Amino acid sequence: MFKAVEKDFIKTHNKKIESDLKFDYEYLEKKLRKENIDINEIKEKIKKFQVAVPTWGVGTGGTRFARFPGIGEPNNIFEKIEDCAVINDLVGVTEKVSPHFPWDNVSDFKELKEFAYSYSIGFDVVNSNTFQDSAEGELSFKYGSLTNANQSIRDLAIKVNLDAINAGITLESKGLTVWVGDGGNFPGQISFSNSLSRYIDSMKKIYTELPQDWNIYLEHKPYEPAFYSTVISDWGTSYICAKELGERALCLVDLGHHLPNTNIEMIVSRLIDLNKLGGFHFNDSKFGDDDLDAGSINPYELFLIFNELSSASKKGKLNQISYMIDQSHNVTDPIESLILSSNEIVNCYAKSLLVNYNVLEEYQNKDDAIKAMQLLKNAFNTDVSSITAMARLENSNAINPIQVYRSLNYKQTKSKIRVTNKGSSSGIV
Ligand code: PSV
Ligand code: MN
Repeated sequence: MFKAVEKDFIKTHNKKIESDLKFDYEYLEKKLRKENIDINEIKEKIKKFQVAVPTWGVGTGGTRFARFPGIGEPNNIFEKIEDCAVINDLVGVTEKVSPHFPWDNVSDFKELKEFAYSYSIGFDVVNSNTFQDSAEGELSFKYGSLTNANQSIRDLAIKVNLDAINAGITLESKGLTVWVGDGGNFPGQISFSNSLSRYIDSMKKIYTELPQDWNIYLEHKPYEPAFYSTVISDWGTSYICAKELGERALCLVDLGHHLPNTNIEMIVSRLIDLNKLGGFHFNDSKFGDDDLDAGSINPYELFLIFNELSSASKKGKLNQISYMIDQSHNVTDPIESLILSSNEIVNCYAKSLLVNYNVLEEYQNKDDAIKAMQLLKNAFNTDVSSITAMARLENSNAINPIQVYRSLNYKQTKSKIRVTNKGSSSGIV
């Protein structure tokens, strides 16, 4: 087994701040005990939490206008895995990566799996890309993929998905996420009705080929790249399609794929009750599908989502959820962004575990809006960083991952080996 970051290097850094952490942890332990909360129980749950990192997230992203490459950035899936391993060695909650095909295509997937395993990295849900064309071939997804009016183009899009499943089987993944950019830019361009029925028809062909122990995740999005209408525009459409496909078809909620002010936590609750919540793509946004770092703009929303998840889990209503990050890092070192994002996600999960749901229900039944709101606010305002840091320390990860990462000079070292693509071509990833 290789170590992207030497354990001793992490240990030496941890040693310097371990006693400060213990002080903070014990203080919080006493505080929470007064509220009958067992801090160790929360810490044990945190130690088991996992969120997958997107392979495309470790490369520098771009906008429609330009892309500004960072130094020492990865050029292929193997170098991406190395970066993901650095993140996981420091934070410990990102043991798996979520690959995108054909972006991450290689000639030998067994070799890729072994390479990743040598860094203790596994593969989470695989993603299929039918929102751009491959270099070869005449057929184009310009006017749609799984919903295209042309049967041969639909067949090609189905094949891209089946290829992704086959790659995923070798990589020991257990699921496929399907997002299509299909839609129309102008009224009249596509038939809402025909394109949706073609989507269901194509998805049925993919669903039939899904291994028995796999799930398929349907991701909706209201606009972009199509700006007038998209085929799978909202959670309602996604739910209808998932229901039509069968038990192993579930809905995936990307936090940026909602119109402004949408109550995402309520959507999460609805999907749980309908037994169709499958997974998340975590990110944050100010305006649209901004793909900013999770918790960087609206951490309270992220907390309220975990509040729904933890409440449902207490009631035994929550199935296995695939937690994934889906972000584009245009101005930061993607490794640093992913370290912080994973921590924001874990922090919000920890905060939600502070909520006493029996008490909340009492307030709800007594129509006491102030007390109910205060209960949630108190949990959100509690500094749980000592719990998540202690979980990292006990799992042999870094108490302060950003500090350890910076002292590694990782990207500077990589820049001497990796070739930086100087081009400024655009492309949102
Ligand atoms: C589309 O905006 C999306 O959220 C889908 O999950 C894609 O797979 C991913 O972004 C690609 O960057
Ligand atoms: Mn997404």
